[in-house]
Amino acid sequence: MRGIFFTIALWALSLSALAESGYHLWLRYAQVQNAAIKNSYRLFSSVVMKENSPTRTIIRKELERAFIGMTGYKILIKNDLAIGNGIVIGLFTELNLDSFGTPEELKRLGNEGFKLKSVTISGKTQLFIGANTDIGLLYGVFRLLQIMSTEQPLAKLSIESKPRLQLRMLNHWDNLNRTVERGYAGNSIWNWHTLPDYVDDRYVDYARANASIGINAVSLTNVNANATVLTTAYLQKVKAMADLFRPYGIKVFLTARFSAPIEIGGLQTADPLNAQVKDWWMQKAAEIYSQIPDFGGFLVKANSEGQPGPQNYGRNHVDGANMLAAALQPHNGLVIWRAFVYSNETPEDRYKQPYQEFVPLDGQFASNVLLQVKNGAIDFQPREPFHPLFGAMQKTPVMMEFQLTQEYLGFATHLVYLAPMFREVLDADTYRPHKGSSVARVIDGSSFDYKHTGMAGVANIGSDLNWTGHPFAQANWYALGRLAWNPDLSSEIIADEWIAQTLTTNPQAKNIIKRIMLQSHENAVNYMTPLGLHHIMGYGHHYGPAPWFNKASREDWNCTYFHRADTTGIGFDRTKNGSNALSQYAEPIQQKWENINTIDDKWLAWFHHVPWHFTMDNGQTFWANLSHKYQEGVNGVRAMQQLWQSVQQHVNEAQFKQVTMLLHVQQQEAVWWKDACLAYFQTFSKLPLPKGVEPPLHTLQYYQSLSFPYAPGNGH
Ligand code: GCW
Repeated sequence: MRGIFFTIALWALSLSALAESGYHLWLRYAQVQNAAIKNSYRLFSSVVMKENSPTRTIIRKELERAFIGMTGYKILIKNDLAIGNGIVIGLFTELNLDSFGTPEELKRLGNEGFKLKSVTISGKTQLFIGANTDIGLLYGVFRLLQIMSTEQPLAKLSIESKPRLQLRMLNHWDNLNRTVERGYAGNSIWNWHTLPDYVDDRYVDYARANASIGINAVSLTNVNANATVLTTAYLQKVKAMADLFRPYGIKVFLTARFSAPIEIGGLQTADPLNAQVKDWWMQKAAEIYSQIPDFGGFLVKANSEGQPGPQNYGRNHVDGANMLAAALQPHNGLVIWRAFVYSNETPEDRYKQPYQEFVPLDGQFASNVLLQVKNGAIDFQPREPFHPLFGAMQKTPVMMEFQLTQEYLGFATHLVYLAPMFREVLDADTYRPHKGSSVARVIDGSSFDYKHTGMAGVANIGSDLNWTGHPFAQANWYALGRLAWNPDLSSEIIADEWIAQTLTTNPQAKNIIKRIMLQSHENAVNYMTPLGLHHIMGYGHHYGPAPWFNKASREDWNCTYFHRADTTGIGFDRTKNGSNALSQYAEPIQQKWENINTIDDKWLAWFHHVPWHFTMDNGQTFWANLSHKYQEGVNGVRAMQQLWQSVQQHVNEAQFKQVTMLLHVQQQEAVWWKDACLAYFQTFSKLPLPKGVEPPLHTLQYYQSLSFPYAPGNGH
C-alpha cells in the first residue's frame, strides 16, 4: 500500500514538474481562477459529437483533457442533448442549424473555417461548433479552449473565423544528425534514427500545439539540405510523421537538395533541362506520393551560400523551380523557392541582389511555385526595412519568411517578443500597386490576386523540456500561427492570449508581463543595432557584438562591409550616391528615405552614411543619439527585470526563476553590446560619450579578444 502511494506521489510530482517546466506550452489548461466562470463551464461539460474520424478522436481527447484541467469536470460524450445544456459539435450538414447562415455563407468558410455559436432556448444553453470539415471543427474546438483558458463566458458566443493565408508553416532547419542550424533549444525533436517504428509521443504534442494555432504545414529539414532525406529508407520515416500529423491538418514538406539526382540518383548532372534529371524528379515525386498522398511539396534553397542550384548549369531560377514544379504538379504539390540569394562574385550591394535576380522572372514561374521571401533583404536582422520584393512580384505568389529562432536577437537567452517586429513589416506600405498596399495585403493575396498564399516561420523548437529554451520564446511560435491565420491581429491581443494561457490570468500580472513583452524588441534593437545599424554580430555564430570583424573570406560577410564606419560617419549609403538600393522601392518611399532629413530615424544607417555630427530632430548629434540609444536598450532590460520581479506570486516558481536568471544574463549581454560597440565606434567618431551613458566596463581590446568557438547553432 505504501509502495503504491509512493509511486502515485512520485508520479504526481513528476507531472507537476512537467507542468512547471513549460512543456505544455499554451495548452496548459490550468484551473480557471474565477469561480463564477468556472461554475458556468460546468454547463458545457456534456458534449454531443459523433466520433467517426481520427480528427474527432483528437477533439474528444483534447476536450477531456482541457475540461479536467480547467474545471475539474469530466466531460460526457452523448448522442444527443435533448433539451439539456452542452456543446454540440458537427459539420454544418450534420447540425442543420438555420441560424448558422445560408449554405453560401457557410461554404465561404472553406475547408478550415469554423463557427462557434451559443443558443439559449428555454433557459438551456447549447454551444454549437460547426465547420465544413473535421479540421475546421478541430480549429473551432481549439478556439473554444483558448476562450476558456482566458476565462471568458461562453453563453453569448458568436464567432466566425477562417484563415486569411493558405499555408501557415514552420520551417525547421533541422539536420538528419539532430543538430539544428541556428537552433538554441537543444537538439532536433525529430529522432530519425528510431523512426519509422518508434514514433515519439512528443510529435503528438508538437502537432497539438501547431493545430491549436492553425499551423497546417511543416518543412522538416534544413534548407541547407541533405539529399538523404529523399532516399526510400528516409521517406518511410517521413511517412510515419505525415501519418501522425494528418488528422491534425498538418502537411509535411521536405527540403529538396538540387543536386540530389547526382548524390542519391547516380546521375552525372542535376541540370534542370536534362531529360534524365527531369525524369528522376518525376519518379521521386511519384514515389513520395505513393507513400504520402497529401505531401505538401519541396522547399528549396538554391544558389545561395554555396547550395547547388540551376545556375551551376547556366540555367536560372525559373528553369530550376519549374522543373521541380512539373514533377509535383500531377500530385498537386507545391514548390516553395527561396529568394534568399546573393553571391559575392557579383560586385553588387547584397541588399539588391534578390530583387535583381527575381523581378525579371516574374510571370515565368509555373502556377504551383511560390517565392518565399525573408522579411528584409539582408538577413533577419534585429530590425530590417521590408524586402523590396514584396509588391514587386505581381504574377508570382510571394510568401513571408520570418525567423522565430533568435539567430540575431540574443539566441534563446534574450527575452524578445517578435510580434511587434512582424507587425512593423506586415503594416509597411509597399505602395505597389498603389498607396495602402501593405505587406500583409501582398502576402494574403489581395493586392495581386495570388493563387497561393502563405507565411512561414523558421522554427525555434528543440529538445529542451520547454521546447524553445526561453520560456517567452514560446510566444514567438504562438504569434507566427496567429498572424498567419490573421495578419491583422495586434501584438497586444496575441500577447494577451498567450500570457493568459501560458503564465497567468491575473489581470495585473498579465498587464505587467504584456508591458515587458511589448517593449522587449525595441530594447533589443537599441542595445544591439540602433538607428539602422545591421549585421555587426560575431562572425559565423552571430553571438554578441563584433563590429570590428573584417577577416571573412567574403567581403559581404564582414561587419565592416555593413557599417562602413570612418572618421566622417557610419552607415551604408544606399541612396543614388551609393548603391542605389533605394531605387528598388516604390515612390514615395524612395524620395522619403533618400533624404537624410526625412527618413525615419530607425532606418538611418541602413541607407545613409550618417555624419557623426549630423543634427537630429532632438537637436543632438547622431553620435549622441547613437550612444543614448545603446544606453536606453540597457536601461530597458533593467526595467524588464524589475517588472518581472513584481509578478513573482502569479507565475509558477520554476519559470519565474528561469526568466529571472535569463533576464540577468540578458542585462549583462546588453551592457556588453553597448560597451563593445560604443568603444569601437568611438575610435572613429573621436567624440566623448554624452552624459547619462555609462562608460564601457573594459577596453576595446578586451572585447575584441573574446572568442566563442562553441557558440550554439553554428554546427552542421
Ligand atoms: O540567416 C542565415 C543563416 C544561415 C541560413 C541562411 C538561410 C540556413 O546564418 O544559417 O542557412 O540564413 O536563410 O538560408
